[in-house]
Amino acid sequence: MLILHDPDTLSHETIELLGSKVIPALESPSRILAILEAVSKSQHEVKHIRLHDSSEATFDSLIELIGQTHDQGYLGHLKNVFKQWRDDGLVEECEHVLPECFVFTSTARTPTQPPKDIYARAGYYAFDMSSGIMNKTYVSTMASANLAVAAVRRLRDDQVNEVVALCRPPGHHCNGHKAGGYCYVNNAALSISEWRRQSPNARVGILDVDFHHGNGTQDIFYSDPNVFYTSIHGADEFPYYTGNEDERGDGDAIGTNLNLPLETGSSFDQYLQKLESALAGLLKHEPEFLLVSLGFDTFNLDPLGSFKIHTEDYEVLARTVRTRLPNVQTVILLEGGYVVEHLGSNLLSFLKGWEGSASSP
Ligand code: SP5
Ligand code: ZN
Repeated sequence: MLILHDPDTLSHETIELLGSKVIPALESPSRILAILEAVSKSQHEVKHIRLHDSSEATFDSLIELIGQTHDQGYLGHLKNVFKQWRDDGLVEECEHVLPECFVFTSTARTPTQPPKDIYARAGYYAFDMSSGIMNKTYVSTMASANLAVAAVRRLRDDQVNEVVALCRPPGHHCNGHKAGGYCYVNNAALSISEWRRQSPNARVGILDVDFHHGNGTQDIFYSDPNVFYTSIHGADEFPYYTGNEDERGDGDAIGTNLNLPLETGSSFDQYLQKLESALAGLLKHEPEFLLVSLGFDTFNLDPLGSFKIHTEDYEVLARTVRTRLPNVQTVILLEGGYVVEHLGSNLLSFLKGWEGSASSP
């Protein structure tokens, strides 16, 4: 399997508020290093890509692509807020921008403009406190986004059926307007925008198997009848306000959003029952392109998850997906998963199941 990595994804390293404690974010560079270590000892091919070293035209086309699904004011904030805070003496070079006050509902007024105060703006462009911004956040976010685009280019150029992108930061909680849940740019949306440059009317499927509901991805495609989004996630878990079964899409797109919340503490057998429903929905949509948002926070030891899923189960999960959707060109993007010591073996297990299934270019 071809696996893409950009060393600049390792530069972002921030803090979060978890429970009542401010701690180093669980979403850390060591996650990717652990995966690289494991895959380097396998037969998989790891290709290093450097957005940093590419031409201005490549960077401009990436920005243009991100702009299709992300707000310009938000992107400007991501790029500039750290320096602005720094210039105003609000943070030291080694510190982090974290929100103070979030947008809240009010009967009197819904804000449509970011607050003038740059300190307050951090809360306008985020929905939680696990999306700190430090001096390298923008560099890593762009490198991560570029991997999602590069994966699609590889699918087309190399005539392969699947590519894995080791995206970091992850993307599925970002809706194009706000950062949250360690996500700053929606990488899945970028892969899909890139696919659509050549096939504008393509039918696309998204299978989100991170432990958390991909509220951002759901939001971006909620009214898009060509994109079928389905997610299996912990019921009543983060991000708390989305992921219910009654969120089914909007307008022409009703029926193209399928949420499958699963009780906390569920076993892999229970998980597989939900997976069957997800796959039935995807098959009915007949996608020509499949995007898998792959999170390993479904792992039984994960501090942010609560499913009873083990390393060998990821092989079955991948085989089940690939057997039901053989030959559909697929990009697999890394989302969450926080037990660093098990990430490598969990990914290898997944890849074994995927590659052992029917699939030919
Ligand atoms: C990409 C991704 O996996 N983001 C997840 C971010 C979750 N951050 C907030 C977690 C709050 C956890 N609260 C305790 C739940 C223990 N079951
Ligand atoms: Zn997650």
